[in-house]
Amino acid sequence: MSGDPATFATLRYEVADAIATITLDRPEALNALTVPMKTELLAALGAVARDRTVRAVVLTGQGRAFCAGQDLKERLEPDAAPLEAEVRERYNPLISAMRGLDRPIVGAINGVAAGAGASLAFACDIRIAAEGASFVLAFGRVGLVPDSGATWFLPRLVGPAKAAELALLGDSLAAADAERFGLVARVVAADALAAESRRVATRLAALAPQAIAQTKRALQRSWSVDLETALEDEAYRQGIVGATADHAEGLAAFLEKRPPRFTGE
Ligand code: T3D
Repeated sequence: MSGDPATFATLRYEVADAIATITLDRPEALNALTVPMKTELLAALGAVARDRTVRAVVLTGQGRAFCAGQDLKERLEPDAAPLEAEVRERYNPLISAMRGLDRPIVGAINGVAAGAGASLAFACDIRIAAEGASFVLAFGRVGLVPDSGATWFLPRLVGPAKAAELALLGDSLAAADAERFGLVARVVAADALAAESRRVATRLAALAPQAIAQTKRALQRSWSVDLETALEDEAYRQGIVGATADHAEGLAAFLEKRPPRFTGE
């Protein structure tokens, strides 16, 4: 298995109009995560990181599921890695890569997102769900704890009380309820999901890349610091983006009453 997107077998990686679309592609197993898929997903995120023409990412699933989490059949294979090692060495790097990526990720949640599949959805910057999509913290059903960041993201996204209920009981949360709890930005008809996700990614791709990257980092950092530190962090980042050509272009475009043309400089 190589890290070349052209050779991926478990997902599709397509770049067009400054948007990279990553489609988990094992629909017969509801896009459950195998070692090859985790390896290829990490490689796909690496490909985005290297390709400065990509300004936004869409992550979605092929077929009726977004992702059913760890492939439980693979886990039963005799040579399966010990759980702790699998989480440390294959799941955690995926979540770190998604959060560390300086481009925004739009999760196009086309169907059920279960176990670590839900965690992947939580690690996206913006989630848009199809009407039939759902989130299931299925870990407990197989005697495991929520992983891949689920215990970190969920309380921050929906609040501690709902997070505890979802994580402990493992009940399915329908898309409409996910929207009500703030877990997804919006819910759209299934046949509108791809276009709507692309529309959001296109808007993100047209914004100033450095400002978008710094905004993503600042929002992430705000979750673990006090207000004084966040204020200082904002001032620091404003200093960085304030010196960019894109900031000057934004000001000029405002004064000239025209749309800005951001280059990333
Ligand atoms: O390495 C480690 O183990 C550590 C990391 C763990 C992280 C985790 O993700 S643990 C949690 C793993 N995921 C699950 O427990 C979810 C298991 N799946 C389900 O609960 C259900 O399939 C769903 C709620 C996602 C969807 O239900 P439904 O009724 O719509 O579909 P289904 O009939 O259950 O599944 C359809 C097919 O997909 C079926 O295959 P078959 O029988 O038609 O050949 C089913 O076996 C397969 N499938 C679904 N989920 C998985 C899976 N195959 C392998 N692994 C799966 N996770």
